[in-house]
Amino acid sequence: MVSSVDTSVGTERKVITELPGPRSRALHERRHAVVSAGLTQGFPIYIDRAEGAILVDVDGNQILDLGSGIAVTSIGHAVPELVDAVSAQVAAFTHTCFMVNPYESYVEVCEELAALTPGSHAKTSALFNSGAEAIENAVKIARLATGRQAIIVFDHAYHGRTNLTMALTAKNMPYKDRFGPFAPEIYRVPMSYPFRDGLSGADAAARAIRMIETEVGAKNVAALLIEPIQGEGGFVVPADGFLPALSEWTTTNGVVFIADEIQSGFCRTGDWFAVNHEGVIPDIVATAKGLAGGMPLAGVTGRVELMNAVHEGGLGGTYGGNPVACVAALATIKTLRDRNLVERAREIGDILFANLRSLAQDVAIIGDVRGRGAMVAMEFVQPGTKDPNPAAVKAIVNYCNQNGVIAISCGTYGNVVRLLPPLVITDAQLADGLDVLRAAVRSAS
Ligand code: PLZ
Repeated sequence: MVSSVDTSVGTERKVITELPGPRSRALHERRHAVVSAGLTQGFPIYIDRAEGAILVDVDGNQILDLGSGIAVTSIGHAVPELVDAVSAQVAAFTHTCFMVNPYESYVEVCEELAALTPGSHAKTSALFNSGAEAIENAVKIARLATGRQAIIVFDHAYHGRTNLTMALTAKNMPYKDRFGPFAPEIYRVPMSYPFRDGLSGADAAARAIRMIETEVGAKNVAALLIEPIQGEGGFVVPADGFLPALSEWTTTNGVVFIADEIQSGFCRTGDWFAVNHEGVIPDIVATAKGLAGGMPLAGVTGRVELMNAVHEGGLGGTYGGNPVACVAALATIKTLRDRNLVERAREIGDILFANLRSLAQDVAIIGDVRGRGAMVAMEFVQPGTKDPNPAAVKAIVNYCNQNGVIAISCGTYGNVVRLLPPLVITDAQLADGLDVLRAAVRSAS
């Protein structure tokens, strides 16, 4: 049957109804009857289709995506290579369970992960469905391989919402409140947060290490788990030298260094992984999000002696490394390479930093502009202080949404606006998004 509906996607932001439009509002009404109220929904624009950096909603509005579904669709929406690979795989077979009958794409993804993650040592991987599941497994592996139990995590950390990863995550509301009891043997130490602590990387690392050694004891520590650039916690970029000092301490003390690159990985920061900027080589790297262009896939990649310490059957799951998700990852990695999106992430960063830093000059509520590559944020404060200003962030995100731009908030204090555009965003789209963002910030100040 030939459809008369226009399904093409333009390349420009175009708002033709008030937002959310009437169809989005009607869907939202329906949703309330059947979808748990526990799922948050800041601004309900229901999406019908998408391409590149443009989402088309059910009312025909063209929305500019500066969030990539929280750093997932880095290669853009509806990339032909990914659509073709996924469609062909769905037609071939959708599932066998890798533990029952294996297939080549799983092996190929693990080959790519071994080649792309930092360090030339021998590595193996296991694949899972979500970031939280990858983190859970990284912790399982580190505990088994070291015979130790304590896990070190940081202030402002976010690692997921399952029972173990809730315990690893720092922020109470909304992630942990009344969901306990939490898993034991998790110890939290201070993060390097240059805007708020003013410490050098070396001093911040010394502070954390002193606390670990006095309160936990190095020989009890299985793993140190850290986001090299924190995501949900506020795009906190640690001071130079912090990560290398921690990495050195873990090596000296037989502790597994686990890098949570779930949000920062796969070219987002202008390198394949955020740890690369400081030459840190983790023992285990957890990946998800940008790895598979929107299909659910996560990886745990680590030193062969750690990963293979696990007894046969000790790792697994029904869907982990699903064949459709695996071919999506292969198409995603090929697209990142072929289009040199690592370089594009750096260019996007240059554009964002130049514009946002100049905006910060004449707006008193921007306390800090930080990030790396196409992972950039502004932290909002009360003028003349460092007191968090979450109200400004609410107003800015709302203004952006109402004008057809998706920008997302984050931060322990809810006072950070983060930008995670698809790496295929054009200069014109980026300039347009920045215009809206500037107007939003000005109207909030
Ligand atoms: N580690 C660094 O960013 C997911 C969370 C959205 P899952 N971040 C988005 C929300 O509010 O639930 C994330 C992350 C880092 C782990 C995770 C967890 O990944 O795929 O959401 O489980």
